[in-house]
Formats: sequence, C-alpha cells, structure tokens
Amino acid sequence: DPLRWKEEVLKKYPKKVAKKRDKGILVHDGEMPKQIMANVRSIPGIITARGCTYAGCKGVVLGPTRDIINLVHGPIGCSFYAWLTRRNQTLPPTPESENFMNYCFSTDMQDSNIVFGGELKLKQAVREVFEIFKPKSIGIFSTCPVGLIGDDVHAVAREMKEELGINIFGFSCEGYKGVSQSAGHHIANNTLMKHVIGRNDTAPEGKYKINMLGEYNIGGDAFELERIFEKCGLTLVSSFSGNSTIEQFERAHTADLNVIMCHRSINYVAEMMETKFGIPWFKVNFIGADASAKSLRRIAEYFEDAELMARVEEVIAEEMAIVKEAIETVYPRTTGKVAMLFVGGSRAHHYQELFSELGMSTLSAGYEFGHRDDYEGRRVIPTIQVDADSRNIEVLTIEADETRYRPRKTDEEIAALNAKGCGFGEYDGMMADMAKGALIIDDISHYEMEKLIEIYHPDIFCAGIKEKYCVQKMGIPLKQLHSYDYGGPYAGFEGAVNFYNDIDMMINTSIWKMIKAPWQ
Ligand code: ICS
Repeated sequence: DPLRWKEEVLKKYPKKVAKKRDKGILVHDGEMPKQIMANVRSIPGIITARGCTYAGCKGVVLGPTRDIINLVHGPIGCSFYAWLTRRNQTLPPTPESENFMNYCFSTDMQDSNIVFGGELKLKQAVREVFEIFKPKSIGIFSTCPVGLIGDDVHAVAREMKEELGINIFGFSCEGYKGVSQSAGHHIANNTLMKHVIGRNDTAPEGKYKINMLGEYNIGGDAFELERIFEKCGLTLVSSFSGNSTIEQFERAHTADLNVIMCHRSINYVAEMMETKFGIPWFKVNFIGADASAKSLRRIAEYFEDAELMARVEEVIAEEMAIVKEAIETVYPRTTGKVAMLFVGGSRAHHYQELFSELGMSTLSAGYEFGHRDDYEGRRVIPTIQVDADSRNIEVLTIEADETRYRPRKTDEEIAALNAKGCGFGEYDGMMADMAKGALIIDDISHYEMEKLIEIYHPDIFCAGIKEKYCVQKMGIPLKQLHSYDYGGPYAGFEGAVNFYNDIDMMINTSIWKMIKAPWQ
C-alpha cells in the first residue's frame, strides 16, 4: 500500500524534514489536479540525485553544440566532471569540420585567483583559445567561486568580443545560483536568446521547416530523429542542441514550427521565440514508437499539406512493421513487469511510454528537478509560487521583433489545429499519464529509494550512475536513463527496438537470482 509506504518513510525523518518531504511525495488518486511541491531546495544532509546550475547550463543546454568553445571559468574539477560524461554525441559533416566537443576548456582557477581575482586569467584564456582554435564563438561559464569573488564574466566577454571580433558571451550559471540544474537551463535559454538566436537571416531550403527543441543527442537519439525527419521530407533548421552548430541557433527563427521534446530544459526559448518571431510551438514525444508516430502526424497536420501527410503515413507504416516484429518477440517476457523511474526533468515521464509498449507498468516515478508544471501541466504555471531562489533567475522581457515578427498561423488556424489535437503551448505533465495508486516522488532521497526497492522489489529501476550499483547490489537491475549505460539510441522507431531488447535482456538475465538481496 503506497500510503503506508509513505507513512513509514516519513516516520523515520526528523519532524521538520518529514513535514517538507510530505509535500514532495504524492500517492496518485487518479484525480487531477493534485498539487506537488517541486523546484525547492533539497534538505541538507539528505542524499539528493540533483546536480548544479552550472551542470544545467554548460553541460546540458550548451554542451552538445560542437563548434562553440565552452570555456569554464573555475577550478579544474568542474570541467573534468562535465567532460562528455553525458554521452551527448555529435557528427561533424567532414573530419576537418570544427568540433570542440572532445576538448575540455578551463581557466583552472587557483587559490591566488580566488584571493586576487580571476578576470585577467580569464582574458588570457580567451585569447589563448582564440589563437589556437580560431572558433566562431566562445561561451564563458561561471562556476561557484566566480560569483563568490565577484569576477565579471560579462564584462570580460564584451571586452574580448570587441578585441577578437567573434561572438563571445558569458553565463552567470554559478553552481549555487538555483536549487538544481533547472536554473542553469533557464540561464542558458536567456543567453541564447540575447546573444545568438536571430543573428543570421538566411533560411535553409525546404518546404516544411522545423526546430527540434530539448533533444540533446544522448546515445545518438538525435541521429535517429534526423533520419526520420529526412525520410519524411521535413527540414530540421536547428536542434537545441543535440548534434548542433551555432549557425543553426543563429537562424532558428527562420523555421515555421518549434517542437519541444524536453519541456523542462527549453520551454523558455520556445515561448520567447513565439513572442519575438511568431513561431508557434507544441510538445512532442519521440520516446516510444507509438508516441513517435503520433508526434510525426501532428507535425504533418500543422503544415496542412496532403503530400506531407501521405509521406508521413508511409514512413510510419514502414517503420512500424519492424517495431511490431521486435515487440512481438519481447512482449511475452516483459509484460506484467514493474518499473520505477527517477530521472531529471523529462525522462521519468517520457520513458513510461516505452515501458507501456513493453506491457510494463510504472509503479513510481519522479523528477530530480522538474517544476510543478512538469508534474501537473502548464495550466498551473500562474499559481506557482515565486520564491527567493526562482527570483534569482532573470526573466527576460521579450517583444515582437520590429521587422521579423511573422505569425505563421492566424488565430483561427491555430484554433482549428488545436481542435484536431495539435495542442499549441500545452503540456499536461507526468501525472496525467499515471495510474491510480502510483507513487510520485519529487527529488527522491537515497533513503526513500532504498525503501522503495526493499518494499516493492520492482523488476527494473531507472536512475543514474550514482544510484546504479547500490540498487544492483540489492538484486534489482538499474537502467541508466541519463547516459543509457553506453547503449542507445532509444528515441524514434529504431530506438524503441533497441530499448525493447535492452530491457528484455536486463530484466530476464539470470544473474539477479544469484545475488542475495537484503530482504532474503
Ligand atoms: Fe531534459 Mo540527465 Fe535531458 Fe531530462 Fe535534462 Fe538532464 Fe538528460 Fe535528464 C535531462 S535536458 S542530462 S531530458 S538529456 S538536465 S538525462 S530534463 S537529468 S531527464
């Protein structure tokens, strides 16, 4: 009984802690709306799975772009631990094309810089990196000490931009700036909007031009989506930011539709682009074969073009034949099994689709740093309380561009498409898709995780590397949904097949029977 589970867990906490955790743990009664406490500070002493604001900005949003030099102003550790561990892949068009992704750039801040200031060292590093690599653009990322000692990365960026004549921009994404990675996403979105998007008005060729927002090419997911889009005849103007280049960002405003995969990390850019350039957006999901087919149909619907709709149907039929074959083999071995998913801000929702295709149910799920809208849907945004931590992050005031604002659809067209289910500007969140009795846990603590496993013995637990071996030592397989455990892609149709096979292998291997779990 999930209510009993919650009671047991809270009983172990000091009173104040229990009171706070009580609001972050929900037993879904099948009714909406239902309020959860999210995007608030983790409790000191609790082992959280969260990362920092710098991670969300440098690692998540900007990290996957191959030709911006991401220069980290800070101690070397911050760079080292952000060095490709996320498995965001990239494919330069030729071996000679710019690709800085496998480098690790840092000012390597020392004690003396903390005492006397690090701006000179930063300038020197910018000049040095420019001398060696001659990049089109440099981003400067702030780590915790930068904010503490007061180095002005924006002033340095302005000065160096002037001196070197390339686009250089700074991010005030100090690790402590927000309560999690999520603040870093917002800061990255703001900077992209201010300094990059809209700098190049030349539109690529193509009849159906879209931007893919919130897809980061983990394990090659973006490659699979590129394959599908090309097959359908869709032109991908830009990707934020899996397998992307800065040129893509600069001309993103020439697209006619923004589709969002990860709502949490990039919804700000989508909203700002709609206000500034008139590009509408809707949420898609390419995790799960059925979800992918649905998303493709909605994109085709948007362009209101019979030729495109026919082509999309052809592609879906072709791809689904292979998917169906794969699922038929695996399904008898996976159906009825139980999964639990605890990942950042999107995947704990999206991957429930793939599990349900396998006939598996999600007994418990939660985000590390999602906001209430990611759980409850965007309709609750006006009611979200702004606290000191969220006020810390700048909210840009955006206006329609004087010359380039061009609504892609009239209000009537939008209404008509909405009636067909396009869902512009909407996201219903994770809870709407979860069953009655499911346990929804925000910012799960390590203790809560152990208690979930001990009591429910799920067939598979999905989280990250910090959790992986603790869980597996309890005799339960753990699938990393951040890095995909060296596997993937899992997006789109071929990705779904990969996922079915990997999950089948993980939950049905006999190794788990050889481990003595603590409850045995
Ligand atoms: Fe979005 Mo790990 Fe994404 Fe999500 Fe985000 Fe992170 Fe990763 Fe996770 C992410 S952007 S890095 S879908 S690719 S910060 S897996 S919210 S935590 S669930």
